[in-house]
Amino acid sequence: MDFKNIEVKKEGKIAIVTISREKALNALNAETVTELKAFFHNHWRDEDLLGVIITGAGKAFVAGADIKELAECNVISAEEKMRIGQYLMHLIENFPRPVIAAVNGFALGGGCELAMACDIRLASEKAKLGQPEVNLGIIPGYGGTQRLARLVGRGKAKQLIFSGDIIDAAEAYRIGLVDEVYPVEELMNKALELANKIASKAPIAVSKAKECINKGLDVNLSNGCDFEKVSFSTIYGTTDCKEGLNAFMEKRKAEFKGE
Ligand code: DAK
Repeated sequence: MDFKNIEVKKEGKIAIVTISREKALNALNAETVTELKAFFHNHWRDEDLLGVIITGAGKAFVAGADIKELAECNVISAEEKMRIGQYLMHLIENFPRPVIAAVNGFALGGGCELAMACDIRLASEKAKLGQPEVNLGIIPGYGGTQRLARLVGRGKAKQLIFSGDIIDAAEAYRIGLVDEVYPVEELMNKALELANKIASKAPIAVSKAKECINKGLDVNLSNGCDFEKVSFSTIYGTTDCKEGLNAFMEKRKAEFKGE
């Protein structure tokens, strides 16, 4: 599939996906959502891919769902739009490789929701984040009410969503909405550095750890630990597990193969 609204560049085993609709501050229109979905579908089983970085072209990460399209929705099409958008967030959240959001600028509404569906959020000092949907008479529709509360707690999530306030990177870091903040010019290098560091670890272990953390947050501690137990024993069947343990005993660097 040829993409019109996203650019995909491969740096070694890491894919950098840049949302490139600069004229609309990278707002997520239906076509962009479809292209992002296609990217994650196409690479679901790509063994040559060990991480994804999502960023935005120009001064925005993503300024939200496309308001011009939202204005044309009726009850039926809004639900359809929501289902497709939420499915994209679900795809990203459950993608077997780590997905890092490099939040370079505005991450508002659907843009903040996209960042929250990623595993880790790195922001530039210029990033601005928020869920300003109430200004438009709507609420977050791509999982924002759920993921924001899980990330920053219910009080802060309510404060942000009810007020529509847009916060800067320092405040987003303070409340745990982003995980690191870097000068603008360092953001992409830092994101690649982190993605490559993760890529040097045992890929199945990283993937299973992601699954355990995600699943565990939706169930009670005991069920989460049960899931971890099963995943742990599954990993014992991998070549990489033997390699990692042997390499330590032999005082050498492990060479992981992803099997
Ligand atoms: N959608 C469409 N176009 C957008 C846009 C957006 N979200 N954000 C910006 N643009 C466009 C502007 O209209 C403008 O286009 P032209 O007028 O030049 O044609 C261009 O991008 C540049 O924007 P500005 O001229 O406004 O740039 P500034 O630097 O002055 O301001 C800004 C930047 C980010 C503060 C401002 O653009 C802004 O306030 N944008 C809207 C931010 C926003 O409210 N985002 C949340 C959108 S609502 C649902 C699914 C999902 C959602 C809800 C329901 N269901 C399916 C039911 C999610 C909703 C949202 O995300």
